[in-house]
Amino acid sequence: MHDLLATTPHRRWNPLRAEWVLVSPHRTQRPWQGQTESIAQPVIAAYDPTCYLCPGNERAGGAQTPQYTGTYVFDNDYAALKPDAPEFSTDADGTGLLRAQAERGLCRVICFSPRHDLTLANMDVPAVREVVNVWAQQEAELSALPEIGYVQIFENRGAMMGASNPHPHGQIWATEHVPNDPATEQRAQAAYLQQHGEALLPAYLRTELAAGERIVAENDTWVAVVPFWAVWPFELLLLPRTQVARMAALSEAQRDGLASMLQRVAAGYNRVFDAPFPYSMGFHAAPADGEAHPEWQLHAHFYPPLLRSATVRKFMVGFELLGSPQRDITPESAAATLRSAMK
Ligand code: H2U
Ligand code: ZN
Repeated sequence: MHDLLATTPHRRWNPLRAEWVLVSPHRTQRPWQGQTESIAQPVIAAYDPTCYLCPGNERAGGAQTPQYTGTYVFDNDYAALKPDAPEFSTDADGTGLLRAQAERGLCRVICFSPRHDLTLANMDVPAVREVVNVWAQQEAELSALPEIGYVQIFENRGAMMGASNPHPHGQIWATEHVPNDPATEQRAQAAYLQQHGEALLPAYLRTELAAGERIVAENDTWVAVVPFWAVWPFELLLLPRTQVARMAALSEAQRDGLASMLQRVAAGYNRVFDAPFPYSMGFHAAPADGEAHPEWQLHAHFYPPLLRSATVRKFMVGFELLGSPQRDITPESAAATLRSAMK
């Protein structure tokens, strides 16, 4: 790696989004006078009679959560999208400046476990494997619907990331159109394949495995790396070793490896500040258009907000909001911290 990448302000290229991130490594020396203490953790019960996701309880909308024993999927009672929204599009005065169009879709909630007190970090690997299977099955089912063009699987973990409830759960939003982020990645991956004759992320993984310094965890089928262009301090990218476009196409071995990697990463995160580590994570798969998409590599992004302690987060404000994303600690030093936290 170039010497100056560890010491001098520079920008790094994100080939997956075709945009730059500003890195200011010299700023990690600046004095810190903010809060740094970790927070006391409340004891969480295995069953919470007031939790709408615990087995047998009534949900906020009046529906009943059944006595499930493994995973449980239901249509979001407050869905942001509806499958039967009327079709329309408008360009109010023909200038293209006031465009809108209908967006059909479905939102589902997935309970990962009946146990209120568990998380991906302390569920056992076979139970996480079951979550992987449900994701793959949901992706296949929703992709087959004619009104669906993309299936976005994600988890918000921790109140800091807006999770409404500690009960282990994730969401799926299936939309008619490909949302902005996967659409950006689609364009970048297609352009890379066209230019280089191979897919972007498999080539990137090869480069990272050779370099080694940003690799955080590996198993037979998956690798976790702090991307060279990471924006969030402890951001991770999970990549399969073998190219696969969608979750439903994952082999049995890749599902095993993913379950084990997810559990390991989530548990490792909790060791960084010796406190529950909030994040938003999600999978980017190829669009649900029935095409093969040789440019796509399925991957998971983990976007955790914490910077210095369990209470000090990175804010995306000021220059980040108005100019471009910026980070102080380098991806290489974040990777070293994470590597020592992973077992
Ligand atoms: P988050 O914790 O990531 O916000 O996900 C919880 C989702 O669960 C949220 O989208 C839904 C909310 O609409 N929900 C129900 O569908 N039923 C309920 O009884 C409460 C919450
Ligand atoms: Zn619960």
